[in-house]
Amino acid sequence: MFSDEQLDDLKLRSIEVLKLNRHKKFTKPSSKLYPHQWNWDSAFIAIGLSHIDEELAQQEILSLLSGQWGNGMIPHIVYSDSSANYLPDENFWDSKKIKNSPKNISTSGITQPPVLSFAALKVCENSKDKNNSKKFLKEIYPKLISYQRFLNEDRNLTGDDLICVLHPWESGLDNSPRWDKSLQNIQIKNYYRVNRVDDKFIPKHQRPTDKDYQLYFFIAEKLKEQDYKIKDYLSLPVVMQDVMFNALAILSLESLITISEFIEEDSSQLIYWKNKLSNAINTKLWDEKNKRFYDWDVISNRAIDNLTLANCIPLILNSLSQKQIDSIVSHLKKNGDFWKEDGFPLSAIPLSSPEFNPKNYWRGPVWINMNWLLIQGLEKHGFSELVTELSNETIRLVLESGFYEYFDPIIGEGCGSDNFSWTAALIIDLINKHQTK
Ligand code: 9WN
Repeated sequence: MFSDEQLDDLKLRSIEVLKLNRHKKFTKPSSKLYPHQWNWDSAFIAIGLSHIDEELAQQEILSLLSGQWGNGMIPHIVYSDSSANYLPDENFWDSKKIKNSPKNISTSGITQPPVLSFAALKVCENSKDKNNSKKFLKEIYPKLISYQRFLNEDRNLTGDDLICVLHPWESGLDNSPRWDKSLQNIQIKNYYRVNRVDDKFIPKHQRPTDKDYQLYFFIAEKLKEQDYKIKDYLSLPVVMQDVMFNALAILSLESLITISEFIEEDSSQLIYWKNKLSNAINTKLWDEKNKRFYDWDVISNRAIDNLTLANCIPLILNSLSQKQIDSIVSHLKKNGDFWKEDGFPLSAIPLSSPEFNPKNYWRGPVWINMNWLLIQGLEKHGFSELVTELSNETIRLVLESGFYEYFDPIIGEGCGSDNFSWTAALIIDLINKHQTK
């Protein structure tokens, strides 16, 4: 399908994108639109960097951890440059005022999907110097555990062991239709007008709406009123048991258990959290009748019925039944919900759903990190043909369209920011796999 020259060239160009976005000791998601450090972006970026330069990969992780709060929370944004043009800016969150937050650096007050521990394990697996990576893992291990504690305990708000997400930004899939019904009921009458800067860089029809932005700021204000430490979760505008977020937290626990064996640490607490969370996701978020995973809206106490690609992310877990695996895979195959025969896989929501919009952010386009996560899941469960097909199609898309943030799944056109870091980083990982086969 591709020549070696094509792949070598694409890899070199990916490395150039990461170099372009490098800033101090981390990599910006993109230099204009996202001029700070983001949580799950840096996890994906570290995986790509680990194939090129292990030290840079480790720095990426350490830089993100420098923003960690005393309660273990790793923020979704670590601000790096107060003159950068991004909203909300650091003054909005006012993080330095919060007890136990870092005082030398500004951060947001919310987190993002927990991919970091999995990334730390991948960086170590790709390392040529196992002594060095062991030393690195020993150094960061207590911080990763403290983050996990924050997720499994502080964010177990309802007491049923599932982790709660409190803001669409925390889900990483900001304007996904899975949030629509829950956001619909929020009253923001007379609320201030939000000035946005994102639409100065990207055409408005590819981004969230003004109403979405008002809601995002409003919800964040409500969290700030409680100093981001939740005393009364039922008073919050939105609380979601997000199945992708919870699956990634189990993946983190699986990764931490492997790390703990490697660095000879006791893993009993991790196993305890993992069993509890796995049990909860398999009971409350799995529906046996419809054979699929759901998200749960805690405020209205009901399952959210939108099927999105995020509901397939549990495929990344070890402990799934054959029935669960087969049902997820049936959605992912060509001519399934997310892949039209002559189009580009995988769209963020089903191509047939009423909300589908091929160019609007998390409401239709293909995202390379989602494809990459699902490729890991397919590989884990032995679907090698589909792994090859999806990996090739993902590489082809970037080869033909460029290093965009997301892509129209019908015509393949790049959307959002160009020179986007996780697109470049994960393409490096896919090319490496392709070349070592
Ligand atoms: C808000 C950086 C981030 C990603 C998110 C993506 C987008 C931010 C924004 O960009 O969100 O966090 O300003 O739109 O939705 O997944 O981490 O790339």
